[in-house]
Amino acid sequence: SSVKGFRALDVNTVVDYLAERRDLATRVGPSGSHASWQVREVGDGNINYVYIVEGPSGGVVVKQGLPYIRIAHDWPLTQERVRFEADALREQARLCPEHVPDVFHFDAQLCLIVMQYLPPPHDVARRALTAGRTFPKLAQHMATFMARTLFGTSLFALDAKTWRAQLARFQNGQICQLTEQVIFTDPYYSAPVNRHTTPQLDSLAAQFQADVPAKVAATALKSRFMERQQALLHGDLHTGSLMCTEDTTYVIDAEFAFCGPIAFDVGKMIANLLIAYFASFGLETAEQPRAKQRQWLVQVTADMWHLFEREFRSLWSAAVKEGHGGELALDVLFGPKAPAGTQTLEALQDKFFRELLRDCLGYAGAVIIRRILGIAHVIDYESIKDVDARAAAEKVSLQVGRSLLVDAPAFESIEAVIAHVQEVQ
Ligand code: ADP
Ligand code: SR1
Ligand code: MG
Ligand code: MG
Ligand code: MG
Repeated sequence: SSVKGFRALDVNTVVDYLAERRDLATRVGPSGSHASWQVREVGDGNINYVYIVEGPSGGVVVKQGLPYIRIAHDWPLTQERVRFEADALREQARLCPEHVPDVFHFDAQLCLIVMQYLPPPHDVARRALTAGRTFPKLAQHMATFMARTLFGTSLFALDAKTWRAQLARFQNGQICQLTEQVIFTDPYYSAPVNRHTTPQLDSLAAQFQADVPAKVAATALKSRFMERQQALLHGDLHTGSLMCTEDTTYVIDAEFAFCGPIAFDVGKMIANLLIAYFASFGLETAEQPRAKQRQWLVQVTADMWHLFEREFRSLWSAAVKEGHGGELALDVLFGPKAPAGTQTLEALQDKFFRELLRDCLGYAGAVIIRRILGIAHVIDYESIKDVDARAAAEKVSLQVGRSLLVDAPAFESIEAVIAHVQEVQ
């Protein structure tokens, strides 16, 4: 059931809603101009409705959450997700303003957010990658976004009391339950919502349902997802949640935010870049070959990881050395004046990133698999018109996804992953 007093807006009522609120209306146009405003519903995600409203003074975006999901109206979903999104966007904007849209307004009754409009040439990264594009600053921008938001909400930056308050504030249980189901459970049994390219992938889908090591690995990742409250995650950090130009990158769609394992956000990003890589084989044509884009996609995956590690490590070291670290970065234990402090810090960091890469790769494997065998598919593969070519790209993806899922510790570096990807495809 919906929130009390809730009503779903449409292209007409969204204008009235904004026109009645002076501080919002003036972003779009002067008083009395609203009859001339242009509105379109542009939601292309799985869950919500998104309106762009433009007028003589500019544009805003209105995102509204209904009591069910957009792609399956018989699937109820808490509208509280909209508050989690507003709170998470504000927190991410505090830590990394250049990569997060501003939230202008949150309405708890109508379950909507009014936020900064990211106009063309901004495009959704997944859409642009599917069209063959590249973004020269993506690796650096995503490394910065992840390092600042994940470090800044972890116990390396926060004292225990603040961290516990954050945990209490982001209890996004129903949304987490959705992820637990669609990523870590459904692809490994005959869940009614699953679908795959048929008949080409029938036997592979059946194999996954009888794959003991894959089920064990997916369950271990699910356990960490549910139990490890390491930092405030974006929670749905894929290429469909990025809006980019050549020079800018914005991270949108934070409704899945919760306190979980850092590796889930980073692993999802890695997975989605690899998905674009695998799909490119099925999308290329004689007129538009994609070898250069593929080279960029693997480079960006490696660069993003290394830049992320560098930035996270430097935030951590600075916090310790300057004495403003959180509960797990105390200068009295790990600072330059503590006996063996600097050595201890470096050893801790080396261990942290070794384990983090392993967990990221496991999550990346699970995320690749879910996009082919689970409910929520992606345009990267779905845009491949020839069904056999699509199945071929999906089969290779499943092979690599499974290697990452069940054998993550075998990959000692991101370069080892890239070498494996290029060897298989
Ligand atoms: P969902 O939660 O349903 O996935 P998203 O937040 O991902 O919704 O938004 C769906 C689409 O709406 C995006 O893919 C993008 O095309 C558009 N959109 C969302 N936010 C903005 C924005 N701030 N500026 C411009 N377009 C946006
Ligand atoms: C019903 S699954 C919908 C999916 O879309 C969201 O963007 C998340 O990725 C979720 O898993
Ligand atoms: Mg989305
Ligand atoms: Mg900003
Ligand atoms: Mg969403």
